[in-house]
Amino acid sequence: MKSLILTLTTVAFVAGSAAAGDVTGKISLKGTPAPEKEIPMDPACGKLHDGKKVTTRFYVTDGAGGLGDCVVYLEGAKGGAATKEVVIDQKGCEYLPYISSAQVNQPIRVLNSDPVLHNVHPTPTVDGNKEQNKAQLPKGAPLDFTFAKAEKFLRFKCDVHPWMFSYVSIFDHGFHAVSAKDGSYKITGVPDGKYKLVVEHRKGGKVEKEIEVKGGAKADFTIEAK
Ligand SMILES: [Cu+2]
Repeated sequence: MKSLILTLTTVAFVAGSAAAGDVTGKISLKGTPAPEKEIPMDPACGKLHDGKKVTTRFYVTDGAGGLGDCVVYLEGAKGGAATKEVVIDQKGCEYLPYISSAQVNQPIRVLNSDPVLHNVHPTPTVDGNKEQNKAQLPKGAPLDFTFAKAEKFLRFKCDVHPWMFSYVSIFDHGFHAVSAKDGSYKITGVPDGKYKLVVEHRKGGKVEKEIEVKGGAKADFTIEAK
C-alpha cells in the first residue's frame, strides 16, 4: 500500500508598508453646561416615546466627566480608507446619531424606522456640496446622500419636524472619529508621523494638539462647557 504525502509549502508574505497605529484618548467636559431644553413633539412623535420627555442633545455625557459627540480628526491628513457607509436612523422622530463623520463621496445612508413620514433635508454651506430634499415614507426605503467637499457639521434637518437635526462632518481623508458617550475616541490605522490632532464640539468649541504617531499615539483633551 502506497501512501501519498502532500507537502504544503506555506509562503509567508511580509507586507512592506510603513508602520501605523491607532490614535486614542478621552475627551473630558469641564464645567456645567446649561440644562438641555425639552423638545415639544407633536402627538404622533410623542407617542413613540411613551410620554417620556425628550430633550436637546447639545452636551452628551456619561455623567462621569466624559464628553461624547466630539468630532476628532487629523488636520490636513491624506489618504485613509472610508468604511462602507455611514448610517443615520430616524427613530422616535430624532436622528440617531446626532453627530457623525464621513469621508467625501462616502454614502451617508438615512433610514426611517418610524411609522411616520419624514423628509430628509441636508443643508450644506460649502460650494460643491448639494442641498437635497427628499420625502421618506413611514418605514420607507433608505436614502443615500454623498458630498463632494469637506465640510464641518453639515446639517441634516427634517421639514416635517422642526426639532430634528443631525450634523455630519465630511473629511477629504479617512482619519476622523466621533467620541463615545464616555469621551473615548479611536482613529485607526494612522501612519507614523507628526500631525495636528483637532477636537471639535458643536457647542463647546475647538481644541488641538501637535502629536507624533509612532505605531500609535494617545492624547486626551478637555472641552469647557459654554
Ligand atoms: Cu421628521
